[in-house]
Amino acid sequence: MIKVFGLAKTWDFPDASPYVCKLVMWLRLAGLDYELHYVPWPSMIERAPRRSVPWIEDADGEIIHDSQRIIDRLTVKRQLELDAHLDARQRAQMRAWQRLLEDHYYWAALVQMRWVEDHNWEIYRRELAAELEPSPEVEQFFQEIRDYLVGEFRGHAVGKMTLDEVRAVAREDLDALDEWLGDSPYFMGPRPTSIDAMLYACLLQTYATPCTSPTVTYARTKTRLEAYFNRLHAAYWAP
Ligand SMILES: N[C@@H](CCC(=O)N[C@@H](CS)C(=O)NCC(=O)O)C(=O)O
Repeated sequence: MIKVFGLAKTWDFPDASPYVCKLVMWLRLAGLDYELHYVPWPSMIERAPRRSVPWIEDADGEIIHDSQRIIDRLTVKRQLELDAHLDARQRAQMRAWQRLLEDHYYWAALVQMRWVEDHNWEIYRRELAAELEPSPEVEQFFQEIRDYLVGEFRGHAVGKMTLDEVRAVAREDLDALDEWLGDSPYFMGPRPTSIDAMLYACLLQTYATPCTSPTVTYARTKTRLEAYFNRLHAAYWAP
């Protein structure tokens, strides 16, 4: 059995981290069994091989960190066929979409919304702290995490833009994703591939939180993307 290490369950998601949601969705797409173990802050920072989630311990004891390295390694190790029908050009396209989702949309839409915007941070913080007894220490702890994440956001190119600019580039990402998807059942065509995992995770964290923002409102106008998300959700996460 593959042990996946994440941070914490929030709302109805497998994990607060989109990268953990991506990995567990990919494991489902690939048909691999897994167990999800939560290692909340601050112990995550001490235990995680690269101070971030997810990481895994494979059945043979191999430890692998970073969602994409895990996927690439397991694909080779288990000789998985999920992406086998794609040609080299399609694989290159998939890599570019992965980078857009992880290195751009994640910051411009998800981090901006829940860590930077005060009213959404309040909702997110309450969810993250749901299991904890309220205390000044807990408050201080979450304030420190927020300061850290907002610092990371400001260090990213997107975090140096004005709020209007950040929202504009998030809308551009959604436009591009929606245009590429078109009316296809999956992002790369008629069959699921690895990229559906990260797109699913990003849309999950866009459409399915109680957070409100102009980016979410705009995402709701992308009815093909939302229908795609609902299809995947029903197919892979229905009880
Ligand atoms: N490239 C990494 C990114 C993982 C990542 O940024 N995880 C976040 C949670 S969403 C994290 O653990 N952050 C902790 C930190 O930055 O210290 C992956 O795909 O696994």
